[in-house]
Amino acid sequence: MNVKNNIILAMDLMDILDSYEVVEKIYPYIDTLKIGYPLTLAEGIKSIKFFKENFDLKIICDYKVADIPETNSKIADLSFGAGADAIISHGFIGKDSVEACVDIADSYGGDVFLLTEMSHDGAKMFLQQVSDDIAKMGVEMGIKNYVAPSNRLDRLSEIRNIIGKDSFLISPGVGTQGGNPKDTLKYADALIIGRYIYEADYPEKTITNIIDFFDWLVFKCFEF
Ligand code: FNU
Repeated sequence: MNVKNNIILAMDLMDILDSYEVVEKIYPYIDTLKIGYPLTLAEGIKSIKFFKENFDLKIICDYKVADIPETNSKIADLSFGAGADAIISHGFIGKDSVEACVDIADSYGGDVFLLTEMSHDGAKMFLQQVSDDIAKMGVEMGIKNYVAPSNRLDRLSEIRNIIGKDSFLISPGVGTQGGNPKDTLKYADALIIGRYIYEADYPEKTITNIIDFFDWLVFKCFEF
């Protein structure tokens, strides 16, 4: 997947028109949008179609799919059927359940991003202990797209080592969760940024500052 300016907007506002307003402001700078449960549960799966019809955007569905294979197939089928270009699947669920997502994605020509480790503190309790193994499983399965945290660079770099330089790695936790755009891009191919942009008073200025500087220290000085 190519991501314009290496930035994926995480749209977790829960009102479709509020979301539209933000996307419209920064549309010249992005071509990839991530939507998850907040917007989908608030406004429905038609949110995917809404963005596809109004903008030329790739949509990643962040449903962190984590069920038995049969249920994962249904979730993936609904997502791709609604227009998604990619879905994020948890990795801890194991090979058969991830494979169910991959099979459906393949049938649509879509992508699966394998979630290895998460960015919140609680991820250290359980997930971190198996995240290397999740990444190794993904490599064995031939998966090319991964998710790993920007606010734990040691972990991000280790996941990059495991998945290899040719895999595509996207990284949440930039900005509000403390991750630094420039450092993150040493290991990741694209940044996932949500609140730092959609809650900004001037989202367009915020995103252009990120693009222009990609440097957290400078970036902070220009915070709006
Ligand atoms: P922002 N997200 C995350 N950490 O934050 N998908 C993960 O480990 C992960 C994610 C999502 O903090 C989160 O749900 F796997 O406002 C949200 O949609 O920049 C976005 O990434 C981060 O949002």
